[in-house]
Amino acid sequence: MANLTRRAMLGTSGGLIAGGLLKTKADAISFADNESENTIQDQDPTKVLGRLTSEVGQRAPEEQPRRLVRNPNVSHSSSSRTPLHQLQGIITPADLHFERHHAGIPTIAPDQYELLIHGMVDRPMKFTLSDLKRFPSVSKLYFIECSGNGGSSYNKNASREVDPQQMDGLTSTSEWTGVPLSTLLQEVGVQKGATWLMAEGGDAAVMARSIPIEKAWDDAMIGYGQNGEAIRPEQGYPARLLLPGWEGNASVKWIRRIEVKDQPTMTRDETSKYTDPLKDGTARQFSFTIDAKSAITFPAYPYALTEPGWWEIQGIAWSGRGRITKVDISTDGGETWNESKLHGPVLSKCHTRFTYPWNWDGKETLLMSRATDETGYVQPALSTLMEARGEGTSYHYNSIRPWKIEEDGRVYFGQGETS
Ligand SMILES: Nc1nc2c(c(=O)[nH]1)N[C@H]1C(S)=C(S)[C@@H](COP(=O)(O)O)O[C@H]1N2
Ligand SMILES: [Mo]
Repeated sequence: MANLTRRAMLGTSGGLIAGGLLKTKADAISFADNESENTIQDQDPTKVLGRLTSEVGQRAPEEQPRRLVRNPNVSHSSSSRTPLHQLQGIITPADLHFERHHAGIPTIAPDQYELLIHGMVDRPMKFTLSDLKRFPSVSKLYFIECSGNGGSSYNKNASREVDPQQMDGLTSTSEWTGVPLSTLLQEVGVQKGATWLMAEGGDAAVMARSIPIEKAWDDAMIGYGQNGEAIRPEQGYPARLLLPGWEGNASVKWIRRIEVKDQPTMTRDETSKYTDPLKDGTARQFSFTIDAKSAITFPAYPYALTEPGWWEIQGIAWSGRGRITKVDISTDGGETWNESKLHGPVLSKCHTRFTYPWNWDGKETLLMSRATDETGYVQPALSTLMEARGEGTSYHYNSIRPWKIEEDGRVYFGQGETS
């Protein structure tokens, strides 16, 4: 990489660096760049030229948030979790969006891609990616949450050493761009008596789910864009179904077929899985809607508060039913509750950021957050949820999550401390 003398730098008024000067060897100060091993931290950044422009940006070397991968290299049925505690605002950077794949990430050539819509329709049709992009588009911010998210909170004796990423990292928010599914259904002409759709993916799992057709007339979309660029392969490239506010599983990725029907299909993915056993031996099936939930992402394990005084409690809240209307905070283990500040935009079926200023007195305590959505639904205590569902359920865990602050400032998951 080019070197530049200090004298040359200082002597070059008007900011013009001639090509000849760049070749000077003596007294070298390197440009700040990726490859050089100079100790750029020791240098005054106003006295050395900055790194050059590049075609693709990069994170600061000191800021390298990572997804937490389960079963790396072991199983194609795997997941990775968003580092919720390292993010700001509400948008998840696309490369940190959580992943859940039942059989790995397929490679699909965009020019080979087709979406077939058939069944109880007047005109069965295949749509290529460019066909999809010709329809009037919409861009909306929505969260996706896996219905298995939060499993480690559904346990009275949960581990104390679990962080927000491990606990709740199977949810992320992106701005999704695509075509409303209703537009495509109008195009094919849905026949009278049609009540369900069967949506099928083109991955090795051929994942398939039955969807009530009302969701298509409401807000379902076929997404091909994510945070301003093409949807990532991990998120369903080149196109996926998006069912805002519904359990992530039903948002079929790599979507290749939609069959219009007058009954649910009872696919493997909705019978062997994604049906919630209840304590009386029955089960909830087609439990699509994500209930209101909130999670404090700071302070949380493994953080340690360094001293008593003012700290900003931060977190996110979301509901599959609509907008979050408030998030109450308790800093005394649920004795008293106060409203936090919601940071706009507060969008329907989207993560909402909340903050609450807290003056820690240095004593042991429990922090909790409790979300309410626009339908009046209030996030339940664990005991309430267990009462309703029993202990053997495996999906839709949205109980209040307490964080225990110890006298030395250390923070642990505080489930065991609550009644
Ligand atoms: N075709 C297909 N679609 C799929 C899956 C899959 O394995 N195959 N996983 C589902 C599950 S369980 C979830 S939670 C979401 C995850 O979406 P994401 O990986 O974009 O976060 O995709 C759903 N859609
Ligand atoms: Mo999922």
